[in-house]
Amino acid sequence: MPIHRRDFTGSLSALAGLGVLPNLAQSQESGRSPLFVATWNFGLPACQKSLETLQKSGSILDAIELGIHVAEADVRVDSVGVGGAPNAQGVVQLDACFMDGATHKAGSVAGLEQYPHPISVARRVMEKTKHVMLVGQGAAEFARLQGFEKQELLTEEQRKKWMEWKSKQPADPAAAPPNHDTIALVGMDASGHIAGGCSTSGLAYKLPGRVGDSPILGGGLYVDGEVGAAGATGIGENIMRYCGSFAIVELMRTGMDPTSACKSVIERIARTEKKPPSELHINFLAIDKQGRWGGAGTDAEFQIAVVDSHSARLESPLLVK
Ligand code: SD4
Repeated sequence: MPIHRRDFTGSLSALAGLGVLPNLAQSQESGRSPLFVATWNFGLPACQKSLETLQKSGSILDAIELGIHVAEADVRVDSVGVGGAPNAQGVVQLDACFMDGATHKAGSVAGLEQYPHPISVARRVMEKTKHVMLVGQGAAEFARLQGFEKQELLTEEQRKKWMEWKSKQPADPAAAPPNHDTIALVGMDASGHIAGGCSTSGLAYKLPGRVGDSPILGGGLYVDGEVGAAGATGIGENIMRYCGSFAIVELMRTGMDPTSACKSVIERIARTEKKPPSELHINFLAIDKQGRWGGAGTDAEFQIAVVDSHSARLESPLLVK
């Protein structure tokens, strides 16, 4: 049975050092330890895998990729990889991007069908091609040629939910938007090498071919080796029109701390949209080169996972009202 993010914490309670701290108003320092930060509570086992991978391989790029694999492979995470929500035609189309702060290289895939680890395909686009982004059939063909294994991504549970949704169309336009969760995971090793990745099945029941913010560099993720990294989750349309993650990194470049930068971008978006933040469903996290991390969001249930060599925990970032 899929576990929605709100129900996920219980299944994580066995993890050492897990704690949920209320309303984090300030960005926190982690010191000069490796640091991994990810969206939502399912980001916690992902970040732990990242730390473990870094300790074994010494590669921050492997750490980001294999950390995100954890969420992509978990059928209980109903918005990423296998078990992700399908589009309006019942097809799971995945989006992901990967970025290395040291080289400013990046790779991205959108609308990828039948491959369970879009983050790995995105990294391969970065490492094996002259391009940055591949979409749809071209992305799938590239994944095949690179030797990735195909897999059916639509679970029976998701198929049933989709059928139910379909039977109620046309939907009440005033109804709550479908669930929206994505993993954005950013990290830094002890030498200050920063990288990040973002992976999602996108908004449930999206129009076929719809691409959200998650695979868009500067939208759902941005990494700059001189400054830091930021990632996003929420309604992509409200993030990508403002280059949300890019805007956060640019504010941090001016010296702003991660939480203040996330908050400032949300406030800017709310001002321009002339809407209360609570109607936007946009949530951000960020780390900076000094080893500070932070986040802010408009959804009260938004959590971020923070893992360094001293602790692994969930935090409730600043709620922007
Ligand atoms: C999207 N931003 O496709 C993604 C969905 C999401 O948290 O984040 N959900 O718009």
